[in-house]
Amino acid sequence: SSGTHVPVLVIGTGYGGSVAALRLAQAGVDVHMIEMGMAWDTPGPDGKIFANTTQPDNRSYWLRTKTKQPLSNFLGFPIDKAVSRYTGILDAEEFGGITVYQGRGVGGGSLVNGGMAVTPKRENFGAILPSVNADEMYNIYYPRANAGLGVNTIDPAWFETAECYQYARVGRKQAQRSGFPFVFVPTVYDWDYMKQEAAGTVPRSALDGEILYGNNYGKKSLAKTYIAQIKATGKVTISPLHKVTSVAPAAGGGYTVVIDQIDTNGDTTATKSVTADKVFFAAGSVGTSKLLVTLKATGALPRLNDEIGKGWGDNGNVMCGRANHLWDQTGRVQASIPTGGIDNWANGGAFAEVAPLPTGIETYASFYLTITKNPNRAEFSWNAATSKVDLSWQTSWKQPSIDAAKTIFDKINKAEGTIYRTDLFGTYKIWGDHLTYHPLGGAVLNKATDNYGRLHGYSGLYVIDGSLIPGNTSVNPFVTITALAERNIEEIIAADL
Ligand code: FAE
Repeated sequence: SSGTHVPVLVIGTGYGGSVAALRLAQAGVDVHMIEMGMAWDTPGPDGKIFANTTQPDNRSYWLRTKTKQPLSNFLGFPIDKAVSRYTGILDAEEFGGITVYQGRGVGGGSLVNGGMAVTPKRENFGAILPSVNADEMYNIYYPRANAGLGVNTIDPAWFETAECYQYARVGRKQAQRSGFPFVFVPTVYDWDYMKQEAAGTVPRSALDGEILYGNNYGKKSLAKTYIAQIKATGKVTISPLHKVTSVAPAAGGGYTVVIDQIDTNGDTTATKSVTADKVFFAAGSVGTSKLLVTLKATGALPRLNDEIGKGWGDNGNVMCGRANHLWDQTGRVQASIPTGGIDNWANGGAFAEVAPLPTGIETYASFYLTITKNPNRAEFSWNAATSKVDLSWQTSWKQPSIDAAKTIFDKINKAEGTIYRTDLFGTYKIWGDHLTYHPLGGAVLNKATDNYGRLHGYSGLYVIDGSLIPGNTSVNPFVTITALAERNIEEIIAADL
């Protein structure tokens, strides 16, 4: 409530925020977490907490009246549909040159993501976080993050026979026939649960196309891992449907944090102000960058340095589909959790997830989300005319990603005698080059902050999320975000408390 004083306030409940809150609570500190999205702990009228990909409803999108599905078309026809405005789970946030998809709610991106939990190859780490000691990361913090997240790998024998991974086996066969290594990708899905889904003994979750709009059973989102541990400490308060709008130095020391309470229509119902000795920005790459850029420009935190808002990248995300021959069916039932990728990072700067198209029908298509070595970096800036934060990314900046992805798929198409699908992102459009799932950067480690996430200019202010990472992780990012947060919070607890 208004006027309260808290030792530590954490903005956001995704990976970075959850690691910070758990480790601080375990060190004996009382923590208050503020989350703009909903709690996602109560079933809707259909008895389920989350909606299905094939039937999006108001729960699916953050304050939209029409869905904005990443695959916008099928057989060229637009598939988006009207929904009622609601504080739903997936935010398709539109900037000038890119749509950035993000999770909204307690658990952040862990609510909506594909659960692929990948540790980068050690040889690539120097390019990902150049100021961080790789030995410490690979010996201590990556293992700690993997354990905390419950990362595990599919039973390879089951993979060979499961109907729901026919699409991945087709992806593997075609990759290998073109000379590319196919690697299993670890995940946070409960594989025993998926086996039971396939056997028909439990409610279907991955096998019912649950991804993007939440997963009702088998995926270990943060709610089942870090946040379950946070709740068990009894030292953390979580306030959903509360949005931080300002952080500024308080007269008697510490910081005044201004928070809007919102209803499920997104309207502000109350404005509160609390003081905190320490504040952790964990609102995600976009959320943290927008807050810091705004607070610097509008005079609340003028001493933040000129690196604020810079170094933003899209992790080189680009999507595409390929049309398969009739004898290479990918299957009617496709597990929504991808479990393999095509690794051409060293030679072509591309790592392609063999992704599902969980439509419930045979599509004769293979679908891929490729992570590429795209060198372009954008900047967030304050726009005084609109009182909003802009992002300088241009759609044409995806060309290096398309070129990198083509090092894989042009070769596969040639070897297989197949073609790209042109009907998934519009009419006659091959590349999904308008979006990212993996925003990274905006408050880069050792630039906007010191080498542990302490913001320059203000003691007691920290960044501890994906905005610390300068634009690319070479693989899916949440394990790296979690491991870096584990590293940084250990140092902060030891040195700053
Ligand atoms: P994040 O998880 O985004 O959490 C930030 C939280 O802060 C959110 O809950 C926000 O609602 C909240 N917030 C923002 N602003 C405010 C404010 N002003 N006041 C209060 N709260 C606020 O940040 N990554 C993988 O590694 N593997 C995958 O398979 C994968 N698949 C993905 C699929 C989709 C569709 C999407 C969207 C993402 C996927 N990602 C995946 C990316 C991953 O989820 C993302 O990198 C992390 O969630 C980022 O973690 P952070 O802690 O930085």
